[in-house]
Amino acid sequence: MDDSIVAQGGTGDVIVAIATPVGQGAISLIRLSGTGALDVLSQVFTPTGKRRKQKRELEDRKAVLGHLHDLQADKIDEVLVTVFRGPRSYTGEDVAEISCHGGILVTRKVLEALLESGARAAGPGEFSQRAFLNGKMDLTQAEAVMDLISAQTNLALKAAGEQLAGRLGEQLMELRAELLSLVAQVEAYIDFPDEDIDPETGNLMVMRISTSKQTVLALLATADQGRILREGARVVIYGAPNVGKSSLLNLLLGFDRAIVSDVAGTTRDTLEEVISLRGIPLRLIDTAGVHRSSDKIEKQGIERTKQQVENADLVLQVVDGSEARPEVALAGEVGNGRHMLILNKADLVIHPDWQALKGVRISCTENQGIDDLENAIVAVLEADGEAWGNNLVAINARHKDCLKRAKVDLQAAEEGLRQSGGTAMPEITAMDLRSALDHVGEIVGQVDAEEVLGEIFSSFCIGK
Ligand SMILES: Nc1nc2c(ncn2[C@@H]2O[C@H](COP(=O)(O)OP(=O)(O)OP(=O)(O)O)[C@@H](O)[C@H]2O)c(=O)[nH]1
Ligand SMILES: [Mg+2]
Repeated sequence: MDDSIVAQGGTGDVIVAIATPVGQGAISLIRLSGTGALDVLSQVFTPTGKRRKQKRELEDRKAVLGHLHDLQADKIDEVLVTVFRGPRSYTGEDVAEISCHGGILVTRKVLEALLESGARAAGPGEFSQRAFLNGKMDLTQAEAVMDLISAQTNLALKAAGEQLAGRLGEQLMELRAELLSLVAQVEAYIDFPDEDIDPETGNLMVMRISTSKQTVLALLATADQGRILREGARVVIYGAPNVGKSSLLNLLLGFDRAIVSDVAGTTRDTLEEVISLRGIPLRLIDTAGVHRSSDKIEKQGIERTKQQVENADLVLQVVDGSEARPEVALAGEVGNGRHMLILNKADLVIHPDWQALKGVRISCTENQGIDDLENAIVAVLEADGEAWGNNLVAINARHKDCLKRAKVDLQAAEEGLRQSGGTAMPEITAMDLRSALDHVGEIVGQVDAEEVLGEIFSSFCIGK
């Protein structure tokens, strides 16, 4: 046995984790990665049959049947093992994947045997972190792995898939190359201390910087869609009691989640459910009806409604179209987000108070107008973005933060050159461009900041 592979510490050591969810299932997968992973494996795995003698030479990328045992040679389970020698593996290091029976105890014992033979338990996202550090993917791709795992709708999945394929990374690398070329050009002037940038070159640069800024702005414009795809749009159903808010929630959900009754004040607390509307994830929030109330509990419910409205991406204000207009404020008068008026109970006669008001007419009991409502919701959510599904990339909050800073730098570089008629001091332009370059580089992970990396990968699940 080779003792040299026993946990060496640092990034070269062998990590192990259960890659499948904890629970009973047909199969569990345990993954090992690192230089020496195959040695760790060989201490506790014996291939079946004639391979026994050649156990150290497991064929690459070929499933091998055998026994997993502990260091005392007590058999734990019959398993299938596949090895991926680096660099042709997920992490770029030697990787072994062990499929054992999916029992909680069996899985844990396999894990313990591997820990005993020298591996150490992986932290969250450590496999992907290694893949990134070994150049198998850039940071946007590593992030896309988690987006893909947590995607709840088709569009979210598609966007994550595109990012994983490297679309965003490619765009950013192009942008980076352009900025780098600009920096090089400007810095050439610094070598000649008495020379400012000449007007002709300066003006050309202004144009190039402006084009880069447009690229940054176009990416920034996908931030809202990116957030909604990752977290879901917060759509709050708001209105007076008894207008049919819970009926609408149930109808959009497709099952009776909320209690519906003709008693005003049925819903007292907020209720949240996620649905996919044409592939867009929506967090639908049903709320307590708003009116003047002296009931202590109801007042608390109404307070919660107000908080939800303040944080909404879209407020669906439901009114009872058959009744006179109540004193409740219209959604446009509350909250900061977008709003839409919905005249429910359109199966009854519409009251004159509502005739002149624009709103989507629906009937929850008769299931009328729901298609129109869904179309209207999609239209509102894409109001200042592109049509859903057209975007190949949609950035996340971290990307947005970096791009906003890059935008400020590019603006400064552009302004400086423009105002001086193209003859700005090269030192200052170079500084602005370098700073923009750093911020763009940070998105794909071309930074040394360990802190940034630690923060990103710690949000991953263990085993990824
Ligand atoms: N005629 C008619 N009745 C409806 C319609 N939608 C809901 N209702 C009825 O209106 C009543 C109130 O519905 P809910 O969905 O509980 O109303 P709500 O706005 O959630 O009420 P609170 O939770 O009390 O604020 C129930 O009796 C529903 O059956 C509709 O489109 N047409
Ligand atoms: Mg209700």
